[in-house]
Order: sequence, then structure tokens, then C-alpha cells
Amino acid sequence: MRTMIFGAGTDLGVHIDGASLGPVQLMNDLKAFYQGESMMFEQDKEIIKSRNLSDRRKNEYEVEKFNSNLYKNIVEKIKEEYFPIMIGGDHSAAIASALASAKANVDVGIIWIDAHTDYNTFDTTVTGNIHGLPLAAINGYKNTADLRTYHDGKIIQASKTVIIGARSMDDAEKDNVRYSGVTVFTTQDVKEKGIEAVMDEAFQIAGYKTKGIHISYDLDVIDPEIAPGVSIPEFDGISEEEAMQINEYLVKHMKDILSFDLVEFNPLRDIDRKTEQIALNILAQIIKAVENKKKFEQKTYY
Ligand SMILES: [Mn+2]
Repeated sequence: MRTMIFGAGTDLGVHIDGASLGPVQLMNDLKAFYQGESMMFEQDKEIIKSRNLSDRRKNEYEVEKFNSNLYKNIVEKIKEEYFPIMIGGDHSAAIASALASAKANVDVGIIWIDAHTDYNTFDTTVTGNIHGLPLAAINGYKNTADLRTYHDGKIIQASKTVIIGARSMDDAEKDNVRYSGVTVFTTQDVKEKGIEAVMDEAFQIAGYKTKGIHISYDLDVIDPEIAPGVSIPEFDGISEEEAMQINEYLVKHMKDILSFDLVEFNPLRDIDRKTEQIALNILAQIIKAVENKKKFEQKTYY
């Protein structure tokens, strides 16, 4: 299949700057071997970001405007039979990419690979950073509707949602996760059960009676000693080897995958380009696997 890379140059969803610079940098690096198409989206330079600690809806209008444009373009390109790869930007952009996949592909599951569960609502958020809400918004959970006004309401079901690598949750967010019914594999679960077993289970759940799976990969799932270039690092993450095993699994199961995000690369926080190299590795492998993906290949029956 042909790939369309969507660069989502936004850091409106987090009070720390830099994630908006990720996609341009990675696209430049990719030029050496990616001759395919891309569309770059940038946040409005005039925006003065809200960093007010008491603002529980930081840059809500701006995030919504950015995502609405991104969403429309991804839906269109999926209909033109492109495979969308969204490079973030902070994770708020995944509301657009995941819901676009749900809109264009009708019935999808989702695997959220992330140190955080991103399952806050406007009622429970402690920071007001919208990159802590996207998965709840994608699942249509409670007070998140304002984050998908451009979308027709076809959310991704929590029963077909799997989080992998979580190790940081706010207290109220924990309750949200519990009530929602999503499946969570913590970093500890990954270490104990092994990548293969966790991924097998995740694909069963997210792939069950769906047309395929949206993968949303947040680089902060990896230990910050190895991948420091993210906005909100969490210690005790997965190793580089485990990250590559996850990627190998994804490559092997590309026929079940409909769309892919790689988010939260923050060049301003990176050290010795470590995170950049890992991000490039992941992208290069995924792009190659998409090239080899046949359009009408039968999805695995889960
Ligand atoms: Mn995230």
C-alpha cells in the first residue's frame, strides 16, 4: 500500500514546548529513504499557549481547530486508499488520527502504547493538559465530547481498546480506566508476560470483529534513560530491545493494522539524538511494512 505521512506539529496539548518540532525533524531524517508523500500541519504561530496552572482546559479551542483540520485530511486520504502514519506532536493529535480511522474504516479497535493511560476527562484532569485526555475522548468516555465536535460520533469502543506499557495514572484517572472497561497491560505485565504474549492478547481484543486496528505509539513508553526526548518522561519504562520486539510484532501483523501514530518526540528534550534514532528506526520499519502490505489481504480472524 502507499503511505501518507501526516506531520502533526503541535504541542498545544502539553505545557512543555518542543513536541511541535518533532515531525519536521523526523521528516527531514526520513528523506534519505522515504520518497512517498506527506502532509505537514503546524499549529498557528500566533497562538499564545496557556500555561496557567488553574486552567483545566488548556488551549482547548486551538487543539480542536488543529485536530479538525488534521482529521478531515486523514479521512480523505484513507478513502483514497492511503495508509496513514501520523507523526506527532503531542498525543492530543491522536484524537484526530484515531477517530479519522474509525470514520473511514467504520469498525476499528485501538492499541495505545504509552507510559500514561491518557484517560482523563475535563472533570478529572489535574494539569489541564489535553494530551492526558485523548484515549478517553476516542472512547467517548464521559466529559470529553468537546474534543471531537468535528466527528460524527462513531467512537472506538472501550471493549476494543488496549493500553500497553502504562505505569503512571492519576487517582481519578485510575477510576476512569476501571469504569471504562479498557484492557491495561502495565510495564510490569510486559516484563512478566513477555512482549509476544501481551501483543497476542492485545491483537485478539482490539482485532475482535473489527476491520482492523489503529496503533498509537507514544515514545514515552520507553525508559527515559534510553529515550529521554519526550515531554513527560516516566522512569522504569520498557527497554530498547522490548520496544524493537513490539515493532517486530507490529511489522509481522501489518495486515491487521489500518493506521499508525508515533507521537511525543520532543527534540528540545533529546540527548545525543537517542530518541530521534529510535523514532526513526520504528518509522522506517513501519513504512517498509506498509509498502509490503497488500490492499485486500485478509485480516486475521480473531
Ligand atoms: Mn500519551
